[in-house]
Amino acid sequence: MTDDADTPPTGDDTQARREAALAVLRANRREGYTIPSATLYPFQWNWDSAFVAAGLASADPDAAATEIRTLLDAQWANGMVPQIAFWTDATGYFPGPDEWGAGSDRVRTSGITQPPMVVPAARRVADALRRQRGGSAAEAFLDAVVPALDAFLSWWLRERSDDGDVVYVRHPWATGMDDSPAWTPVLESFEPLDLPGVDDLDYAREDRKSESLADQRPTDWDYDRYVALVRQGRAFDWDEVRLREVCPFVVEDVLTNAIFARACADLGGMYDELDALGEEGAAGVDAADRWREQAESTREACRDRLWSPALGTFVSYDRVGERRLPANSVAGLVSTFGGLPDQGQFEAVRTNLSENFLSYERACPSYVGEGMDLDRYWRGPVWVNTNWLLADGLRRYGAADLASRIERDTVSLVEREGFREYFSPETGEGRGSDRFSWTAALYLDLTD
Ligand code: 2M8
Repeated sequence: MTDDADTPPTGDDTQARREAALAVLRANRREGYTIPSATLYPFQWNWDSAFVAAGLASADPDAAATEIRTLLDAQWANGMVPQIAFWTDATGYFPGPDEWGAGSDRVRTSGITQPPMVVPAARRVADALRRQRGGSAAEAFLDAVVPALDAFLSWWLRERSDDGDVVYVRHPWATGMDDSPAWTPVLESFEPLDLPGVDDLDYAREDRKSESLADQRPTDWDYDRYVALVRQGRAFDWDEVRLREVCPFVVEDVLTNAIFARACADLGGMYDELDALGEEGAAGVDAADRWREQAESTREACRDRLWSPALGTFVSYDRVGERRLPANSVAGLVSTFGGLPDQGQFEAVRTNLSENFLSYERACPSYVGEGMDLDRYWRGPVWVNTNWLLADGLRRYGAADLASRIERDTVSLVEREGFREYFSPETGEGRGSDRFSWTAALYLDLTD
């Protein structure tokens, strides 16, 4: 085994590449968590840590368990698990902790969240611990994390849902697919300096570290709106009741809802597991049933509100403008991960995937349609995390052939280009940051 994070991940030997992936993760590891990338993202990110834990679960279940426990240490008193936890005072990222003005009593954080991927990730980690370390290790982990995961999903329902079924976010960064063309109509609906609470738009971007990155990252027009939404949130003390009156971004994001539905079902599964291990008794059985029912009612509400017959996919919903946001993005296909499509909808999703996404050389572009940009961030490039979610979802629906195609393409992109942040769906070239943590971690899972 090597400690050299520069070990080239290309070559013929899967074992050597797996060791290179582990070396990337070791190099990006800090005290109990893994930063997404040393060049671009020097703090703990919420769903990045979840993907790291999910990918690492079999290879190193103890490190995966620690990753999740550290993330949950940043949880707010109201249950929200923040998008970023600023455990150190690293520099080189904007917006940093002062700009957000938020946090728990333990750590300064951003003021928004990200999709609750930590729940499905925790379930995978518990399974791996049970297989490799025995029932008591799994039980100790579940005991430690289940109350926090329950509080997180309860927070979504209490503070980020109008109907108790479909959840909403209030910033493009909370979706994880920050720069998706789906958000453009909402971002066009306001002028940053007109937002209540926003007095100025002076700031310096830190994300365009090179000329090529400058072309791949979001435009200044987008960034002005991202920053204005942060400044408004801070001006209103991140208080949902007050923000609800003034914030123009209230979006029921399909990806977040797919992951939320899966998270509810997986939390139910974890209560079952605790019950089987003799821990929870009748209370655990009730909680298991309650979360499974929640998963089902979220799915049903999404089938109704987020389905676009015209596109043959699920889309997001703008609650302020009261309209669907018709974008054909990989998020709509990842609806399968949460079990959102009914059988008829799944047939349409499968056709959409085959006709519009698999026509590219490398599956699966993050977005197709007007405004697609093969190189720009979430506007076209292939991402390993969404491919991994999609392959899982396709298998749930019995589409093993399509899942294998997505997995094969993903592995071959990484083997050709290294652990890049994203890839061109046309040429396969690696883009964004190098030595990107979730790419390395999910490669481990895909080659297990
Ligand atoms: C990207 O987002 C951050 C803000 O959260 C950024 O661009 O500054 C996204 O790809 C997001 O999904 C990811 O969690 C984050 C860290 O990898 O980077």
